[in-house]
Amino acid sequence: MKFTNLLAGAALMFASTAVIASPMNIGGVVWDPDTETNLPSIKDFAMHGSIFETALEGFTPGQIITGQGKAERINFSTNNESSFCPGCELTFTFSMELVNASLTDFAFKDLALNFYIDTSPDFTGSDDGTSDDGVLWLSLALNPANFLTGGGTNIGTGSDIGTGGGVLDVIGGLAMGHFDSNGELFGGDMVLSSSFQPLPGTNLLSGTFDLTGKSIPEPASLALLGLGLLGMAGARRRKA
Ligand SMILES: [Ca+2]
Ligand SMILES: [Ca+2]
Ligand SMILES: [Ca+2]
Repeated sequence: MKFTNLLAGAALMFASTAVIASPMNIGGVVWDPDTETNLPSIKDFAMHGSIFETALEGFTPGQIITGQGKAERINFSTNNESSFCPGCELTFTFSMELVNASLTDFAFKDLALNFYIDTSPDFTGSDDGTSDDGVLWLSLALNPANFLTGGGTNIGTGSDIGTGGGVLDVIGGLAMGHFDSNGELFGGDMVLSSSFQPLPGTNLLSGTFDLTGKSIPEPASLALLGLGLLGMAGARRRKA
């Protein structure tokens, strides 16, 4: 086989991996973008899980809320951890700073949300090192055009019940290139929503979260590299 043919073959392989959608395996987290049918067609990634967080104490701006949790579903309606994270766990930690709040609403800034994958599944729900061990899988921050906002009842009292959310940008981690779609409001990448209520017997709040976005099978740079190789192969062939 001629070198030019080999080159063309390699370029075709690159080009095809760039367009074949599923399933994806990014650092051990596996999902099939084609299985998500409940979302608008522009989205094909839906994560759902548990969240535990500290509660506001009154409405004084500058308070830092921290929390942690675990992904329990990806593109599925019930817990499918054993499918999307076989032999591993995908957990997260977050922090954010209060801008303002009342009994019925709130706004936070400087949200930092980091997902970690590790192969010793032992998440306890607490801030004890089981939520941020392993490899940084995805790092997110609030899109600068918005705050994390929401509302409910008894906000700031310790008996807080409510929901909140915002548009996020991916800013780091193993999977960053696979979610950097700029396809959400404000040119953001993913949408976060969450619920919270008192966790009995503690001074914490607990709830669930949903994180949605668009999967990108290969980072744009790899797809471009594939196209570049195709072009080179074509040019060599014409020359020959
Ligand atoms: Ca662990
Ligand atoms: Ca862990
Ligand atoms: Ca982006």
